[in-house]
Amino acid sequence: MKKLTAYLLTGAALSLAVPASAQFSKPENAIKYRQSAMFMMSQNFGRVAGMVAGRIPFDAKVAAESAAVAEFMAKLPWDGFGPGTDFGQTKAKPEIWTNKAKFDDYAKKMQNEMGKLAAAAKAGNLDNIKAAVNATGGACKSCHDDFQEK
Ligand code: ASC
Repeated sequence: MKKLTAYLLTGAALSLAVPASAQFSKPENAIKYRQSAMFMMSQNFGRVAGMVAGRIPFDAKVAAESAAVAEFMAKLPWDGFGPGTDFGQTKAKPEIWTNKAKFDDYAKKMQNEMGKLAAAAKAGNLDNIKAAVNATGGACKSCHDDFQEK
């Protein structure tokens, strides 16, 4: 019973956090949605990356909060890559739609690394945060190399 309650609560919490499959009234909105999520993620990830690079003074609380936001934002862009959203104001390469499995795999890897970054930032060890920033940045980059127009 306890298990079932936990399961249902988790399900409810997740469905509040991220729609199972976001719907968009027009393709432009899907594009804007995924770009907005990427932007919010990059602002928050970039803040933590700036701290480990010494460009921004290290503040453990800000790092933990920023990484937590980045982790959350990392869940969001993918619903915005639905069919018919491969045109217009976008640097998304057509390969996203022709090689979706590979794209989805990159997306999962990035979310996984971002989760580890959020955990490291919460724990507050700068060396561990740095390693996680590098792994996460690498995951961002490898996907952009394959699937984002220059
Ligand atoms: C960022 C950002 C990206 C990635 C990438 C990592 O902060 O906006 O696109 O990190 O530069 O290599």
